Amino acid sequence: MSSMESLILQLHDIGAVKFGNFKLKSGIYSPVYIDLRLIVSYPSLLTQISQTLISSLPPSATFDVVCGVPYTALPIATVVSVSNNIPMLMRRKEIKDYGTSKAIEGVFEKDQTCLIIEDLVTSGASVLETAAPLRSVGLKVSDAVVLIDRQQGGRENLAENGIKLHSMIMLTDMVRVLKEKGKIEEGVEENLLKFLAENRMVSVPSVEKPKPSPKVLGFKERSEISRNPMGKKLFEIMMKKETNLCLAADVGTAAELLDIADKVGPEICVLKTHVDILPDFTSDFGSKLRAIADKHNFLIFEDRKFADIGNTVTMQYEGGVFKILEWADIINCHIISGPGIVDGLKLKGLPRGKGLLLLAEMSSAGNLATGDYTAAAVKIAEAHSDFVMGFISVNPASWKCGDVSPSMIHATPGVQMVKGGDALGQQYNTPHSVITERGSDIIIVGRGIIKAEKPAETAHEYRLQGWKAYLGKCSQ
Ligand code: 5BU
Repeated sequence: MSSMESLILQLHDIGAVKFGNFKLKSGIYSPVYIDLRLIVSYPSLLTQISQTLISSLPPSATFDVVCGVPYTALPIATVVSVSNNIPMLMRRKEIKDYGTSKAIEGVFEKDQTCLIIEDLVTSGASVLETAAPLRSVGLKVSDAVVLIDRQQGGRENLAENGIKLHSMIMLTDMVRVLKEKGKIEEGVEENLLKFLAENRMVSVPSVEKPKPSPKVLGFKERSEISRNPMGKKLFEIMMKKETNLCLAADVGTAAELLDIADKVGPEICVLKTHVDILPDFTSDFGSKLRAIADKHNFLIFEDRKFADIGNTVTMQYEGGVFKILEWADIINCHIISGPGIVDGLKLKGLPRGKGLLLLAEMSSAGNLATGDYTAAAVKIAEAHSDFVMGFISVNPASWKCGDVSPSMIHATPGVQMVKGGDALGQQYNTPHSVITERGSDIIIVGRGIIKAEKPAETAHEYRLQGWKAYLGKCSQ
């Protein structure tokens, strides 16, 4: 019997792998449940797992330190560290607000390489949550090793984020071995294969590849042909700060918004607001946000999504309680009402050097901004390129409406470190996919940053990913 088969049988014997109908954290039902927390009670099995993990790695996976994903993989990483004399780091899940408040504990040097150790990978989200703080303190993370791979998209999601996953046991192999050894009943294997086919958390092959382009123009060249002053300014900020990250600051109050704007300011080129969600909005909100924007050199984008006739939007832009025209550098609008909406907004915005993004596509499932609608947005933008600086896009690389002027900037919402969605139709793609495969310029990230334990550190990680993807695209 191979060491892998022996491990699989032992895991089954101790009850770490169960078959039935189990409700998972995500709400879906799974025919298999794996609980590796038990292994701490079986020291010789824990040692065997740790040794096999390291010996299963290819020689190309070199590293200076190891770090386990909290909590279940921590004992595995500890045994790997002790038995192979490799220093270990620990990532804190909860960061203390006293003492050193460090996210990574242990001694390391910048540019050292860290191998991530995980017990079980499903979508890869937990590995990415550990990779982000490791990368933000200057460590390199290029490989992760996992005891069991549930084969539900983790490998693809991690690869998109520059991490190669080495899986010791694939779930399908585990079930095959258990079937061969008579440990599971008829039908369990078929059931599992059906479940895996229906519950992949990634669909990488469906992502359209960008059209091959002879040369991707950089932001510098594009800034030179931009006709809209705010578009030009945005290209310049992106180059100067080396960031194509826009924060969607959808927090609960104006006070929180100003606070996060100051903390995340150094990482972003644009801060996006929904000013009508702020219960404590006061007339000095705009000037306060402007001061922070000037301090950190980012632009303010009010995601107002104007949609009315030209005459009405001039009033909505300039007047009311919010007086958006006074403080927002960039606004956006639907084109459902026809080009008159752009004329209306331009009347107010152009004399003040502002810019407009047209909603050419949306990120939510089932939205109607597709095909001819997207093509119509491109036409309107061309006719108003003095004021229209670009688009809200989702997959501009797939547009079939001819060449879009490179002076136009594409900004894409629906971005998180892991492909997926929320319960209300939002759909997420990774920074790499959005910039490289889908041909966008700016990643718009909301909950991926504002709900993170440390928003500024997480924003830094999104910025690195977004910028790396941009540089990669330019060097193709
Ligand atoms: P999220 O938390 O990263 O899902 O936030 C996305 C933000 O982008 C949020 O403010 C939305 O209103 C905004 N958004 C979007 O998600 N999809 C769209 O098509 C457009 C805007 Br347009």
